[in-house]
Order: sequence, then C-alpha cells, then structure tokens
Amino acid sequence: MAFTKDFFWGGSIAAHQCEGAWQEGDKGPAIMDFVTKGSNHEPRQITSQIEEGLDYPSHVGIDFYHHYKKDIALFAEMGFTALRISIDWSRIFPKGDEQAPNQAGLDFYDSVIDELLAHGIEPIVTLYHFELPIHLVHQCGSWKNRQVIDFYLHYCETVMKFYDSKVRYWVTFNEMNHIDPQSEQSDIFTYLIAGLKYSEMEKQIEELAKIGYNMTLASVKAVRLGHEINPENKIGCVFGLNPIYSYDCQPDNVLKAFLDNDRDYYQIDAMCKGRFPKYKMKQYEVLKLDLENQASDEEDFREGSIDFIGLNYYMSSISKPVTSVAGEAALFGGLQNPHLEQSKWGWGIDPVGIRYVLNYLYRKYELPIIITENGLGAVDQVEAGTVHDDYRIDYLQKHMKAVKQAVEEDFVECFGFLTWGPIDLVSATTGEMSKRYGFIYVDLDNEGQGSLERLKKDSFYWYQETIATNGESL
Ligand code: BGP
Repeated sequence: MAFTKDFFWGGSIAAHQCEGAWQEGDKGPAIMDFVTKGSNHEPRQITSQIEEGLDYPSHVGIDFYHHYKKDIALFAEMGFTALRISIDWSRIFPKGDEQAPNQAGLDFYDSVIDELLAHGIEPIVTLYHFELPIHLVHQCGSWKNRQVIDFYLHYCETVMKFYDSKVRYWVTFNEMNHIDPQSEQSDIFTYLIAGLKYSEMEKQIEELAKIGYNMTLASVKAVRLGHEINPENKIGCVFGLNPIYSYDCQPDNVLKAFLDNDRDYYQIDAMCKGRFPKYKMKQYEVLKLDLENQASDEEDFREGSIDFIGLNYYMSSISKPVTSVAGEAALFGGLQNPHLEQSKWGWGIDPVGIRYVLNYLYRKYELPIIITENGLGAVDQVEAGTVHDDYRIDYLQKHMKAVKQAVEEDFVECFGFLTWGPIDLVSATTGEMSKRYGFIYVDLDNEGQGSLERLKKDSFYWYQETIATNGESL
C-alpha cells in the first residue's frame, strides 16, 4: 500500500481568508484587513486606513467564525483525518506586543480545536499565515526589527502552552520563502509575508534579507521553544515551492534555472542543517548587507531544526534564459511552460512537478514531508444545488497519483495530503471569491452578495471515496 494507515487526509485553511468577524472577539486589525479585493487583471490595493466604499474581503471571509461547527461537520463527513488551520495572531494579541493574551481569541480557537477533536480530526496549527498585527508594522517596521521575533515567541509560547493538551502538530510559518532579495518581488507578495510594500522599501535588498533572516531565526527559536514546552510536539515549517525548469539545454540557461530554484531553499537549509547557510552569509557579506545578526543566533540554528517539511505546491514554471526572449510571464518571475495547460489564473498545471519537488526535498533533507496545500482555483457554476467540478477532480487526482508514485516508487516519506481550501474561501493573491478551490461551495460572490449557504460539489463525494480507500481508488 502506498500510503500508511495513519496517512493524514484533509485540507488547509487560513484565518484571514475564511474567518471574517474581523472586529469580533476583540480581534485587533492585522495586515490583510487592509487589502482590497482585486482580480486576475487588477492587483489588490493595500490601503493605510480602511476606506469607505472599498471592499476588504478579510472582514467577512466566508464567516467561518460563525459557521465553523457546520463546516467541520462537513469535513468530517468527507472523512478528514486532519485539518490545517491558522491562528490569527491579532485575535490572541490584538496589537501584537501585549503581555496578557485576549481570552476571547484563545476561547475561539479552543472551540474550533475541540470541534475537530470531537470528529477525530487532527488539528495542524499554523502560527503565522500572513496574519501579522498591523500595529507591529507601524510600531517596529515589521520583521526588519528583531523585536518582532520576541513578540512572536511570546505569542507562540502562549498558544503552545494553552493548547498543549490538544495540539501536537505545529507549523511556524507559511511560505516565508517568498521573501528573498534575489526574487523579482511584487508588492502583494512582500505585503502578504511582512505587511510592507516592496515599492516603498528604502533599501529593498537589505530589508528583504533582514526579513528573511529574522523570520528564519524566529522559526528555529519557536521550534526550540515548542520542544521545550512538550518534547512530543512535532513542529514544521511550510514552504511554497514550484520547480523552475530550464528554458533549454544551453548550459548557461541550465545554471540560471538552478540558481532561480535555489532562492527558495536557503531558509529550508537553515532549518534542517543546524546553521544559517554559509553561501547565503557570504552573499550578504559581498553585498555589504548588515543583518544585525548576533553570535548567539548560532545556537538557535543548531538547536531549532524542524521535524517535518510542509509543501505547498500548485504549479511549475521555466526560468528566463540568459539572453532575453519573448514569452508569457509566470507568477514568480519566470516564464510559462508551453508544454503545460494553465488554470484560468495562469498557473501552469504540472502533476509531475509535485513528484519532482518531493524527490528533491526528500533527497536533500530526508525529513518527513506533508503536502500542506494543493488544488485548482477555478470558476464554478451551480446547477440544481450542486457543482459538477470534474476539472477539479481531474487536477487533484493527477497530483495525488504523482504523490503516490513518489511514495511507492521513489520511497519519499510523505505523511499526508491536505488540499488547499477544502471549502471555498477568499483568494490570497486576488481577493476574489470566484477563484474557488473547495469541495464545498459557499454561496458568496465577488461583490459580497450571497446567502453563505454551503453546497456539496461532485468533488466532495470523490474525495470522500479517495479517503475511504486511503488513496487506492485514485
Ligand atoms: C498559497 C497560500 C494560501 C492560498 C494559496 C492559493 O500561496 O499559502 O494562502 O491562498 O496560495 O492562492 P490563491 O488564494 O491566490 O489562489
């Protein structure tokens, strides 16, 4: 059998994309509360204040805050054995730097976790999924400032202790790898991770390097802390990885593709190999960047290695060749692969790519891996109370089969498959509702209209069967 008997089947959601209730339970404002709805062609706007007449999707989400019991019951009906949720830091510490936590925030996640456990669903808790209290951006300049690491650790300690009897799987950060001085940055990605606009940074390269370093350090420190709180804790970090293939076999282009890929790995190296990579330090030294790192950080890197790697995988792309060529741009700065079909949002669909990354990761680090996100963002049509989403089934089936091959034929240690957005929720990159990933349809449109009713799509029953057979039906 490809998958172990206790393989985790389920999904992943993030607080700011589903909870809504942005001012309830004494929650403080967080960075994503200031981002408007955009579209495929129109970037989301990032405003400094909440402006009347503009639409901020995180304020309502899919109102998971009030629907979580019903939604979790639907996940249980599909047979989920795990759900990855995120705790919104600004619900626990509304400004981020308080000493005492907000009890209403703690109680909310306590009820969510209890509900999961009552249904036999393992909670996998992400501590930071783009949910930084905005006060820390204004007060300290976000992750550029090492003080934020201390505030983050206080928050981690609070929740790790509070939920200690209920939560064993923790994720320190979601997709911090999109911060790197080498990458072609956009405002939205820099903002998602750190609440700062790339275009407004004074010293872009240095600031990105600092943010990347400080977040990596925060992760290793959180792992150390979590292991001290309970040695049974399994603590990982989630990375969004898309393979970047070479444009062709011209050696310079192959090398270029290698280096483009490599930008996503320095933080994983730091979290798995017991030290911040020498090649990266050297690069910063040559660029004369001051990271404000301290000698004592070395011990944290040595002692704070992660227990598992979470892989978010959606697409692959190709590297821009060394001599300029015409070509359609891909999301993270490369080019679209002409051999692949694309989603409506231009994400290159590549099931082989997930097997490729799994193999690459496992050979490099030999740590257990869990697929923490995968799925197809698509427009759904409701017909007679359901959605015939064969395109979604097709996408997931191919990707799950590729994972199965990685496990069965390549001997990669993979302990779970969590799809992104098992229930429709707000898109992170565009803020739309119409970019749907769910097995469960939510009656809400891009204009915020709808009854919020939940409907089961065809894929709901397909995933139910997949889980019931532990992937044998794929
Ligand atoms: C990942 C994020 C998720 C999620 C997903 C899909 O990078 O971790 O939060 O949003 O991408 O992206 P989108 O919602 O833009 O389709």
